[in-house]
Amino acid sequence: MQKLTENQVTPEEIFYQRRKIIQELGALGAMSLLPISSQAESQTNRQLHFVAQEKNELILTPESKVTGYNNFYEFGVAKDSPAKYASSLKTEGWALQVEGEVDKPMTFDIESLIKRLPLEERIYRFRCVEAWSMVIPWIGFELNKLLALVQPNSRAKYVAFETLYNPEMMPGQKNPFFGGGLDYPYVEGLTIEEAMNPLTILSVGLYGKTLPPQNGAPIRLVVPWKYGFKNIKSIVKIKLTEQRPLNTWQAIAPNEYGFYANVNPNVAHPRWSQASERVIGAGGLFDVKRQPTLMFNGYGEQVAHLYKDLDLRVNF
Ligand SMILES: Nc1nc2c(c(=O)[nH]1)N[C@H]1C(S)=C(S)[C@@H](COP(=O)(O)O)O[C@H]1N2
Ligand SMILES: [Mo]
Repeated sequence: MQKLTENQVTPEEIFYQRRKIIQELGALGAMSLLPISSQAESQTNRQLHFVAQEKNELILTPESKVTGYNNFYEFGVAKDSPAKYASSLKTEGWALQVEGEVDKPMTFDIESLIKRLPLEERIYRFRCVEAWSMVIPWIGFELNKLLALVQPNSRAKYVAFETLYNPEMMPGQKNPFFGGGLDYPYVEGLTIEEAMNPLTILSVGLYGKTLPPQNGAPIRLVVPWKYGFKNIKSIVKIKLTEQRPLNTWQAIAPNEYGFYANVNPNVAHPRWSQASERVIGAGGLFDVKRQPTLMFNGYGEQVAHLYKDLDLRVNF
């Protein structure tokens, strides 16, 4: 398995240092993940910022932006709606069902899953199709580690994901106006090769704490080379399939949102350019710092081989 290099993630010493802290906390039991001792956290955060600036590397988006500027249409379409309303999401006793083309279908409860699979921190660029971006310190595990437990069979060509459907907890599912008129439950999909890639993680936390509900508690997908909408939140079901699954945004506007949704500065959205992005939380007047968008969001070395035979203009 390939090793993450410095410019994809973060300087290695820091990466492993934080990982060690997380493992130590993990050893105290699942609940100790929340929250990491504030002392350890501020210490490592300070080092992260320091090294990032010194080496001109990834600078973390402030936590208040990561948890305050969101897309989660089940809780409304405004960027501040999820932070306002997602506290109605109850995640105790959450079950994650993994089924379909696998030898060992299983249902996991999140706490025992966290104990079973060691957690690590991954600092990734995040690029929304709406042309804004962040850098987020996720906590999670590689999706391929979970798939290894259920053992995909030879017919498993795709991996389909589904968000919780519960209109009582999710007002956007009850009221189409509030929920942006999407078809719920929200669904997404990856090819099996994309799902197995070591960059693809299931995240259960960020900034050293369990995921806040607005970021997709208790478990969500993070695929850093793809547009944000692929990163489905609050997952209850993962199904391995032979046929390519539908994804919510492609279903609603197939000419605007594709299945692949790889970050690509050279293929414009029909209504706006994807060549650059607004950096959320970068400061400055009206928060309008822009930077060029990178092919595959900067992760081409790790994933470009997956698409060598594809015309990315057609398969957007
Ligand atoms: N269930 C669900 N998952 C979702 C969405 C959503 O509306 N519902 N929005 C997507 C979009 S468009 C983006 S940009 C990211 C935002 O993730 P964040 O709020 O944690 O930054 O979540 C994605 N996952
Ligand atoms: Mo998005």
